[in-house]
Amino acid sequence: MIKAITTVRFAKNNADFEALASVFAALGFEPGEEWKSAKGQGRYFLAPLGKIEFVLKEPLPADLWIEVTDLDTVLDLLKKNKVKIRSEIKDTDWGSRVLIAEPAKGLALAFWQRNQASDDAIEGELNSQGMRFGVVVSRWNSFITERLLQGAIDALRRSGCRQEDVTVVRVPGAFEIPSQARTLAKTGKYDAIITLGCLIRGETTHYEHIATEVTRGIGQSAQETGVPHTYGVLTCENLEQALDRAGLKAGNKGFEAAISAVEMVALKRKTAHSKTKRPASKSKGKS
Ligand code: DLZ
Repeated sequence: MIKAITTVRFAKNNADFEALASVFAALGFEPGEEWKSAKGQGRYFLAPLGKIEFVLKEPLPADLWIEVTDLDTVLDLLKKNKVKIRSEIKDTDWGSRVLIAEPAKGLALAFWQRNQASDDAIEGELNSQGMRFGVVVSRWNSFITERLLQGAIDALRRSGCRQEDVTVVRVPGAFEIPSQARTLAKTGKYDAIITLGCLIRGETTHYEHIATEVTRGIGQSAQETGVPHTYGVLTCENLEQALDRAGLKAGNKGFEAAISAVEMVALKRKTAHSKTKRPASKSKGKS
């Protein structure tokens, strides 16, 4: 029955409106549609999860609360975008850390992070600042693979990676991906390798053999070099299926491969040299 909850905030003028939109875009909110009429204008942003909370008595320092997974990075991003910080990161008495920002006059946003994931699992953060990636993309079915590449670049850029930290290498077809992935991995210059390609059964002789070889080769390169490799090679029955996975109905597998690479690098950094079972918590607060 219920479809969505939208929280609307009025910007007092054009400058505030643009400032708010650019901060939300920089923080990685997915942009939604925009409307314009004689009476005004609206631009909306999507979050992975929406909640509405009613509070009794407790005075709140902000009326929009945004839960994040990496508060320190959010603070960096806000400062980089010259957003006024009303209150720096502080511990709360409810097991979290919170900061208050004011991107437009009179609009206070609270960003907060729980001190510890509820299941205690170790996870890699989706922050690619300072990471270097090699992207191997095949030219065969370039109509599809270039879309995968766009998705991958978008994921890297949105998660904080600099353009100069991404090297894109094009190879003729999917069959050539593993050897080039291994060449890049062996240079030691990259934290992870992202592989992108597209095999279509109806158009590919020995489809099964090529698909198996490509998958095996990429996995083997990852294991033998110790550099995380992610798999964005589509194996589809037909062009329609491929299009769906390259940005239409079924998302963009290039984006997914890139974001998985970011997660794997972060996870490797956390776990590779840790002697203790649990990662050191950044949190200073009670949990
Ligand atoms: C030859 C071939 C065929 C028939 N189909 C595809 C395909 O659907 N996707 C793809 O990435 N590459 C294809 N190739 C090319 C091979 O992967 C390889 O590049 C050539 O056989 C040269 O080694």
